[in-house]
Amino acid sequence: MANLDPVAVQPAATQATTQDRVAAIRRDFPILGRQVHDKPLVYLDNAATSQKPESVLAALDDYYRRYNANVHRGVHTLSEEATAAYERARLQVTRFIHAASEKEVIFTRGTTESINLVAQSWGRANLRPGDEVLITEMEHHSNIVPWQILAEQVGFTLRYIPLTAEGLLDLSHLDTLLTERTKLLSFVHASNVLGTINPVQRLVAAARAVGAKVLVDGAQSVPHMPVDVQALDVDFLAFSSHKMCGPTGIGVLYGKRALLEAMPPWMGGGDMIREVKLTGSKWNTLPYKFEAGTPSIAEAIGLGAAVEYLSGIGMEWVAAHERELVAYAYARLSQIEGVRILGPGPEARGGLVAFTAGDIHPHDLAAILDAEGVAVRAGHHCAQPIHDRLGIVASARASLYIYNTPDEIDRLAEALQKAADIFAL
Ligand code: C6P
Repeated sequence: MANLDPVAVQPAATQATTQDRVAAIRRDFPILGRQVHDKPLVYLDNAATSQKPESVLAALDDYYRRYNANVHRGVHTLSEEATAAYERARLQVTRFIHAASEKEVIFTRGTTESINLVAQSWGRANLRPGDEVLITEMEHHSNIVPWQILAEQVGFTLRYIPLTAEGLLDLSHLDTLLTERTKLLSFVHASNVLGTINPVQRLVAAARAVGAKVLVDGAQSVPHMPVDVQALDVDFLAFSSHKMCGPTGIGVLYGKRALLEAMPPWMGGGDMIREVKLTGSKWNTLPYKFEAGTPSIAEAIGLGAAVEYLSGIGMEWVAAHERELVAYAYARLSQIEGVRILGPGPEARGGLVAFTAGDIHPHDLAAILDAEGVAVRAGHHCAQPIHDRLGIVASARASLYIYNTPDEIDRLAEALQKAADIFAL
């Protein structure tokens, strides 16, 4: 007899819709049709970089074929068209993160450059000996090293929020770490190793209580969930295009307008000035003050196409799809003898799973998976302090995106089981 229980019927119906949607999304990504070692590619290295849909490839191609020219410089038609497309991309990004103004959206080369910009401009202007910058033990190197470099130059103290055994931020002593001395709290929204999603609103409220500014590293969150800079009330947000269907070589620094207005330029050169005399120069208005030199024009246009593509899918759907997939991946990998998953349970994580398997070196593991057509990353993922904290040197990592399917998780689990069998775990 048919099961008429509405609770049981509902997920099956939703599943069918999800499957159709994912199948349609997959058709947008030509690379997903390729074979690796005579097997259909299973691409699970999305936290390193995502694949690109036809609309982004077409936007890049169209720019170079039809209106390649420099921006903000020429009065000829091609330059006007290129400038319009470049500035349209800025508006598209402004809408995507719900910034109050396009003047708050600065194009950089990516998350790394965005954080370095804040360190070298805001940091140099505002940090003094005796001040503190508070970051966390789960940061990517790009949110540790710029602060270490600046601390050496300026003489402030860099402090770290520790981790719990589970891989969450240990906020039990936050009031002793975050004090009147703290001028900046800078933390990763979603960890690229543990998968942990950090409580932005709680941390922002705590920072506001002591008058500290807040920088959020959104490299692994903006591509995967709705991020609204006004709702979160962050001062700065950094992210990269290439992890969210866009090209490499472009990313964003969002900053609150009043802060950006008060900050000195970081790099000097063309486009960032209003007037240059041999005796001194005057700076351009926002956002150009922070965009010295010819920008990555095609890449910005490609990023605009990427955020339009993601908006068309809907970021709520993206987050829900990844939540489902990561829960399945967590459950499947947990069943394999010798596999240790790093970080919290699926309810507290974004769409990635880093793991070790017995004492198999993660590079060997990734090579075995590659032979099965499954692409994962192996190494310390530019986050050595987390690995130190966990007492390991490296891990393997499967990271998910909009086009991944439960069948692909099965392929990963089967390949991993094969590796476990070879090494007799
Ligand atoms: N993480 C990974 O495989 P760039 O390289 O500037 O686009 O992004 C740097 C960065 C900053 N923060 C976080 C949380 C990140 O994950 C990354 C990039 C990639 O995990 C490459 S190391």
